[in-house]
Amino acid sequence: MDRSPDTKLDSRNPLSRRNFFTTSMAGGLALATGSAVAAASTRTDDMLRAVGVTPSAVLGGAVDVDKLERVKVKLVAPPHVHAHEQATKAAPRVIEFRMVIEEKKIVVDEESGATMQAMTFDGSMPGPTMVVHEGDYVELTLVNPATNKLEHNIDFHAATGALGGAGLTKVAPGEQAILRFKADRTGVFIYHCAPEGMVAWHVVTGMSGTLMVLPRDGLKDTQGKSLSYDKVYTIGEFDLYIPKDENGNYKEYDTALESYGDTVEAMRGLIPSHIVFNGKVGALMGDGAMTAKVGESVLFIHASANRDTRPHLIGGHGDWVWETGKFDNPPEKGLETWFIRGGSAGAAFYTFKQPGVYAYVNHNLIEAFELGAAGHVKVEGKWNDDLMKQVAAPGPIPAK
Ligand SMILES: [Cu+2]
Repeated sequence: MDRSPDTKLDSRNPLSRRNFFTTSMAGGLALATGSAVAAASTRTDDMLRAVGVTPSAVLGGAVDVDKLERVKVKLVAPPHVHAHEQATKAAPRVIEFRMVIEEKKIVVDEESGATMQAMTFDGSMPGPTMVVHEGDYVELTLVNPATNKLEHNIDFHAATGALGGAGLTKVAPGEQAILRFKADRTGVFIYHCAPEGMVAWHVVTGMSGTLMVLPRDGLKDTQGKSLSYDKVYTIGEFDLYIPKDENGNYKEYDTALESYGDTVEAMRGLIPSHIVFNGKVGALMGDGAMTAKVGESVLFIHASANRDTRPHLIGGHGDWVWETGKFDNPPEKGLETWFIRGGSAGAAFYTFKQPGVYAYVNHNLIEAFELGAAGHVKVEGKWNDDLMKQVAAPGPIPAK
């Protein structure tokens, strides 16, 4: 029988976090009875029919998940994304992922030497981007090795039920859990750690990432024309709150737990010490820069689990932008800057037309250039004079 505590709660009253926590703490995870599930789904079906929708069209009907094909995907560290089909002819599958939580000290800024006792999914900030197609099942094994000190879990914004999975994946050091959910809507979605009472701290200390659920027939523009990308990069923006000592120097800690009190105090001031892409000032510059060639189309996934941001590609644009990141909505065309709400991910599709080094920034320029939220895209190719030409190089102003 499925463990479905949320179904039981939903049948009593609208989802109540407090209620959920009380239930799960008092008696472990409640088991919904078969009849409770049936009653709940009959009610949902009636509601759908009342608005003229065939329930199976929305819910996909009953699927025997055990009979579906299974695919194991090996995740890769951002900004890269594991190989995937953009459009697929395959029937819905179970896509298996495995992530190991790693608590570790990282250098946030080489220049100032600021460090942080980070908590990470799979060792990277953000955690790896996972890609599936609508109707597939995401099956994640979440591992919390005994070498860690803290309990963690995972809340998938793409998932339905049980706090996005956080209620079913609480793993203490030395434990692992397996969560499966149906990817029933398309888009790029945040996932993040959400341990009771410590959610904000775990999120601003590294624990978030992105799941991309592609439409089975791939991305489309507003005319229904396929948009196929040559490359995809994933950018995770983090606001960090690294405590300083009385002399204004960044403090160092031996463990994440040791940093907790000072960090929460800094967090409550709501003034980040750093705002960075992918865990570190300059992570996406130099050897870490993103690359492309003139004529290539790149999909930039930009996620921010906590704070609002506004990506901008200096010298380029967003040809097609799903600002809210949800592919069932038409993309916006030809944007200069786009807005990513804290707690969401967006996606921008751009075909490069000129070579050069493009700065990809948060266009709150203080956050970009003073606090760290900037990266580079190095683009090779032939310059197009028609698009831009230096008619006269800088020189003295001629006398009249
Ligand atoms: Cu955590």
